[in-house]
Amino acid sequence: NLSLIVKPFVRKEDLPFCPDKSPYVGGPFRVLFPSKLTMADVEKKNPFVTMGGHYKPPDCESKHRTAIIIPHRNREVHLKYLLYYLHPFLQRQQLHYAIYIIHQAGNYTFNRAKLLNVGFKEAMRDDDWSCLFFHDVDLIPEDDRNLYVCDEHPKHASIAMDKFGYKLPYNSYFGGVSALTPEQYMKINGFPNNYWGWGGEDDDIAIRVALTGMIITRPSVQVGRYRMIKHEHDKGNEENPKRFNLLAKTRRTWRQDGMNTMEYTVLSREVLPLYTNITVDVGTDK
Ligand code: UD2
Ligand code: MN
Repeated sequence: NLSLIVKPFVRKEDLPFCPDKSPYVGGPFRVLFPSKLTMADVEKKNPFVTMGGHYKPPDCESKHRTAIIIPHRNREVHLKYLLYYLHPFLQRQQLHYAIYIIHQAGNYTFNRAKLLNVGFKEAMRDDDWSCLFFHDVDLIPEDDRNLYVCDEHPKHASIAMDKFGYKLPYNSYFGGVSALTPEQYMKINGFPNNYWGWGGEDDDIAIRVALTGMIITRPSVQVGRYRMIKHEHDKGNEENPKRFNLLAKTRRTWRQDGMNTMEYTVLSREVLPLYTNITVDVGTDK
């Protein structure tokens, strides 16, 4: 019987689109940090995630292809909790997604925005993503209705965080978790490469968005809620004293600093059970 043989191969094409509203999306959920949780536990709880941290709904074709880009160094405990919550959260939204960790090699001053540029490039090399989520490793969403899909304009998702009393700290704030389509990302020439250390890079991105005639969209404060895992300032990510000078010049520099000028070296690409780990040499501030 030929149909028996052919069926498994045609099944994929036959899948209907997923519904506009996933039936698995609930509302708020409680975020706790169980101290005994291990990465092996997280793997066991996510049997449908395939190597490299990829997932597609088994029974329908998602309309959304979202890549999660996470800048990282020396925050393994945060990463474990983030994956523990994020994988099931994204699956409940019936997304086609993958998680990329962009790990800065060495001990030189951290560069969050440049790592995100690297993540964009490396993720787009992997698949035809329709939306990219740029995501701090220590931020856990607390509501299912915070959909990890892109909007017509760049989106700021982490609008209400516990560390700011669940309020936006200031109007143009763009830090934490943000989402852009590849077209929106290229329109602003990506993110700046020259912010070394803590601070400023998120405001630079917000300026780029405004300069290119776009606006920032946001979920409601009920939905865009996050817990930030408590932490100290990291060694190697000291406050960047140059950030005010840089921000004053963004209007003149954004076209000469971004995706079109980025240089980096990928040192390794590890396809792990829950994520793809890309270790990169982003250079130094000369
Ligand atoms: C705020 C913003 C963040 C960024 C930063 C200024 C929030 C919730 N987030 O974060 O988006 O704009 O200010 O640069 O307000 N990281 C590492 N290892 C390091 C240092 C940083 O993995 O050694 C990564 C990690 O993903 C972390 C992110 O960079 O979540 C931001 O660094 P942070 O958490 O130390 O800074 P924070 O919480 O003030
Ligand atoms: Mn943080």
